[in-house]
Amino acid sequence: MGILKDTFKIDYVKKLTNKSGEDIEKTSNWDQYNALASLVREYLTSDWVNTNDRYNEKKSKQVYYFSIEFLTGRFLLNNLVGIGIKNIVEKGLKELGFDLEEIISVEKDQGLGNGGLGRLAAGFLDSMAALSIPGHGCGIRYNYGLFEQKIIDGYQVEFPDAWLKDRNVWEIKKLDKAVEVHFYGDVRIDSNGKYYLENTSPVLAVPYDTPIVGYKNDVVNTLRLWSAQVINKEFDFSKFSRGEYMNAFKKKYDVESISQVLYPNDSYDEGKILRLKQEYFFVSAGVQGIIRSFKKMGIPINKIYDYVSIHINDTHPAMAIAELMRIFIDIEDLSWEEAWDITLKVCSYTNHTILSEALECWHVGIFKELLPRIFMIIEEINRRFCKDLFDIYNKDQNKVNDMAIISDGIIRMAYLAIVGSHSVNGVAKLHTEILKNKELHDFYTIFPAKFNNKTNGITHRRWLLNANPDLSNVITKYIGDYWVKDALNLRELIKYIDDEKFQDEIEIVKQKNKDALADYILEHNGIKVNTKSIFDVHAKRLHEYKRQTLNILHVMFLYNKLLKNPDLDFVPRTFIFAAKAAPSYYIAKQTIKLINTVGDKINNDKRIKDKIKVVFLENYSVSLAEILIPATDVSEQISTTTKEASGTGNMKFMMNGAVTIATLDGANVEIHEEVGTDNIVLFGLTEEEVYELYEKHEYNTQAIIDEDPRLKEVLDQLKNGFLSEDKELFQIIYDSLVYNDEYFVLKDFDSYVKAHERIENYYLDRERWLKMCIINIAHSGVFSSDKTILEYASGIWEAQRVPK
Ligand code: F58
Repeated sequence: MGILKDTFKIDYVKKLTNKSGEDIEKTSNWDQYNALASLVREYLTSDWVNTNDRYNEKKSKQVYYFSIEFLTGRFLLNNLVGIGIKNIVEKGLKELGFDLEEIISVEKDQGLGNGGLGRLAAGFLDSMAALSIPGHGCGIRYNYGLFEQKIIDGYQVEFPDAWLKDRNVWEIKKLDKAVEVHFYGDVRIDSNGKYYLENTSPVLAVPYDTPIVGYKNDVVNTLRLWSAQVINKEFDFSKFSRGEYMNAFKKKYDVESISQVLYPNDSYDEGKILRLKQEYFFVSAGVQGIIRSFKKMGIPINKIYDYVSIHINDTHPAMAIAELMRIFIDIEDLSWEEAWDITLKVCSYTNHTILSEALECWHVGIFKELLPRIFMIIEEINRRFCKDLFDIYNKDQNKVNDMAIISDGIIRMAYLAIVGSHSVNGVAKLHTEILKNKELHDFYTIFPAKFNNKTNGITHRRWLLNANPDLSNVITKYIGDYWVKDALNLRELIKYIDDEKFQDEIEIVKQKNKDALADYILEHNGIKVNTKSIFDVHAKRLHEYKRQTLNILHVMFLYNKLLKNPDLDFVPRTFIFAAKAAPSYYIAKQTIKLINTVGDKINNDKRIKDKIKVVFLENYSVSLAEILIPATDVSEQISTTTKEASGTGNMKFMMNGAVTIATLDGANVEIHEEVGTDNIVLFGLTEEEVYELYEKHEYNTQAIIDEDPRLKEVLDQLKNGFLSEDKELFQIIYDSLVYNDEYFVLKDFDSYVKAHERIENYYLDRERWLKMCIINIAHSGVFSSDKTILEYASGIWEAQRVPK
């Protein structure tokens, strides 16, 4: 949209005065943010309405991305840039005496996700809007997002993330679009043989819509998040009158608990009935809402697949398959066969992990009680599927049991998702190959056409254009701004790889970002870091397979080396960690304590003359990533090969000119293909070697330790009082490495040390380093989520772009 600066200034002053009830000079930062965000929401509303009208008029196919997590972060900057008024607003505010950057920083992150999966969902919404694809999100409006992490005495302590405390300016509550979701009850059959439920506990699902703004294309899609409310009776007045205050509100609390808190876990929460409620809650509400708006078009329900695609992001929304079947059969009177045929065409599923602990399963007992009709439908899907398997596998009952959706009293949600979808995709080439050839090989054998790869991506608008404005300006100065519309154009930068001026400018920008991060570290951690040191960053969820332990052991080794020889010629390093651990994941939390303990020791040891610093940044979030990533020299992507499905942090760092130290895991494989061996620092076991180690059962950690005194020394230091008087403190980490090194930390240690030596050498050669950075930026365009989304749209959803 276009707006004149003076018009904006008038609008803003009026809004700020109205909202705050104060003279503008007396307003708080929050008032200023509230007024600006409200104004931007108003500005974009006509595009939002028009976009929906256009989709309706054209009867365009709509994609609904169902996800239990959307980790969107802040909206204000994105929306200002998206509607094309950032510069005008920035200037106007300045003239009024306000600073846009300051105002932007007031917004609370919408942190409704744990990590990569939730962030991917948010990025996909951004890309769908930018590409004019009619695609919307469907999820849960948690009152509390992922916990706020504080580091106290080196330990992670969790606090509630009350992100809704000060009004959420972006959302609109749509009470008229509320639907009922039914739990429990008895399944009955009427005289026509139709199933229905009686005696259920209904819950009201109320949608809140958030605009998802495209990029200068007048498109605004919708993220619809559902909130749980009691139906009718808010509380029991008679109980209240009798003084039973807690009891009077019990029902309200029980119902509202469904959308109260995001589960802070990165594997599935076994047996948690509330989680199962959350899943059915948003799936049922979402599916009902979709069918209701579809029916308004007056098209027969058995043609719905031409107009609607439902994407199942991991298994949490897999019940969408059964819910569609329920509605088609019980309400719309379709036959089982017809309903099944349509459901398959509508649904598609993405797998995000091969970790067995993350593969969602439910006990039949609790499932059946909570969702009796849905259970019946899954049972019937399973019965029919098993019958087919029985024929395919010549009555081999073991094979049938292996692949059954329900087996041994357990429902396997991934199998339901595969059987009930027309497409099953992995999130990076290697991951998809592992699914096809190993983890889901049996399913691949019978449904080869369903399996496909869609390598993840990131939105280059948030992660480069907005998070790193100085780098963006340099890029645009050399190659124009075509890269913003199509990130593949970043390749043009290669032309300037030998241009010294360009190299200088890249270096200056990186230094500026590093200086800013150093300020942040000083302010938040009280640590003064050397801004000329290598900023080596390991930022992601804390998990054993992501191997933060390998990193910190290597830091300890470098420290030992310096203690032995303080005058060693050594490129100074700042090792920066940022990671949240699941609150119940003890060893992960001890790893945070270990990193902080090592940090305290090293940072305060005068003998090593500040050559190493270790920093743990608390509360890793989208906003912190936006500061951290542009300032990174070395990106740590060091998961045990085969374990990281894709990774997306790896792509963000690359796009901001960091050099990756990596195992050949997940999308690192494709980053390697893009930049070539000279521009990524690889180490560690290959896929084949990992599988061989698992299969042969010959992995001997003691032999590795015996052969490597450096490793022996750091392992001993975990428990000999070197780090802490409490010698037991890190025993669990020691034991996991020495006696049960499931993630091959010790095996990869030597190769990791050597990889870091190579990094040091490359960094010393300034020109070589800058060329590596440039090559990484230039080749990062293939990892734009725009490319990924276009592949989903054509290969899975058959959705068209609907530009204005
Ligand atoms: C992540 N999974 C993968 N799960 O680990 C990562 O490799 C991939 O890049 C990313 O998905 C996107 O495809 C992930 O983040 C979760 O956080 C789940 C949350 C809910 C419970 C199960 C894990």
